Amino acid sequence: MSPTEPFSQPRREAWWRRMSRRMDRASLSFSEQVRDVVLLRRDLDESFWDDLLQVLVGADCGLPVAERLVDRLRTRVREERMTSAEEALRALKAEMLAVLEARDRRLRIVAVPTVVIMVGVNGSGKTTTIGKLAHRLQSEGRMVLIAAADTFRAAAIDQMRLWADRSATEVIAHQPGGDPGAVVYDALQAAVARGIDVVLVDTAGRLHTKVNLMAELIKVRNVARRVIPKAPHETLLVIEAPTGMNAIAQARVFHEALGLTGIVLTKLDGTSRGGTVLAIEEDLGVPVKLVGLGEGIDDLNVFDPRAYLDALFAGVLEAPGSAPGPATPAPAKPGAPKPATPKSGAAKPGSAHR
Ligand SMILES: Nc1nc2c(ncn2[C@@H]2O[C@H](COP(=O)(O)OP(=O)(O)OP(=O)(O)O)[C@@H](O)[C@H]2O)c(=O)[nH]1
Ligand SMILES: [Mg+2]
Repeated sequence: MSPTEPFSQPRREAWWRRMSRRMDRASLSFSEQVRDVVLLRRDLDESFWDDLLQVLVGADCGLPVAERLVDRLRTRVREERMTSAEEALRALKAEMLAVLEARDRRLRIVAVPTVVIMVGVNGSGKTTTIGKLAHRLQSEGRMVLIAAADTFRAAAIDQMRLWADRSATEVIAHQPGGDPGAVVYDALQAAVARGIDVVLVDTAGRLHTKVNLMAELIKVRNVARRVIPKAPHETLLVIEAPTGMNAIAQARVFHEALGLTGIVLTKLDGTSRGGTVLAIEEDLGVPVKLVGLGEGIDDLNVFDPRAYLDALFAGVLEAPGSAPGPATPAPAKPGAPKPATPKSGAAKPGSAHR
């Protein structure tokens, strides 16, 4: 496998099925609305376009994206003389795919070591994502080191270690309350000395409104640059998909402070807001690179636009070439057991907001 393209074999077919299952809430919500509002209508008249716009806004695509999609679609429908809602819907999916496929989503794992800093608000999924990513990179044959630079929460280092143990990844940590910059400095020096491929830096959750905490992140980044001038090679903002459009304001602040190179969208398995990806990318111009679809160690993948749209449209349009494809997604099983994780998936009690 090329060293520059981790996750280069996403096994689309298998992943699509999985994504389709995991995104059942988004898919159900989207397809029900589309069916009720759009497909039941015969004519592609003004009210059809108004309703379609509303469905897209309701799915958290954001008004500017929704308007642009509908505008483009109207032109296409006129030019290609489409007459049925289903044709229009297929064209919509194709338009969305064109928008999503225009972005380069590859993780930049080029330098040795490559430094990846994970940032985001409290509880968004940074530590979990690092655990999953370490597992994935190690299983692709890369040597990974984790810098436990969340020194704010006493339990954070142990949580990171539990995840790291699952893929036998080494963790560099100091005492709780210590200087996160010092942890990163030590980790990067160790990484250079040992020829580590990727250093994953876990940071403390922080509200984007706390100026001093944002300054702390800038300091961590500057410390990293003292050891490796081109670091960090990736600064990934972890966003919970269920946050929807509210995530955009926080993302902007992180982007202005740090210059994000990518977004990790977590908890895509538990949201009806399927369009958030489009809205975030449009607003920030930063690609969604990874998605979290559950709490297990394998529940992380590259963001694959085609699989995502197939999942989103699963209830209304058959995915092309997906013979047994779930035209109707399997309903969620409320009592289904979850895979065991070091943190058992419960909402974090007393997770301190800084
Ligand atoms: N369903 C689901 N849960 C997730 C996903 N990613 C993370 N979680 C859960 O979200 C919770 C918070 O995850 P953490 O990784 O601790 O979040 P964090 O950003 O490190 O939190 P702080 O360190 O407090 O800022 C945990 O219960 C995770 O199991 C996901 O993709 N899907
Ligand atoms: Mg954490």
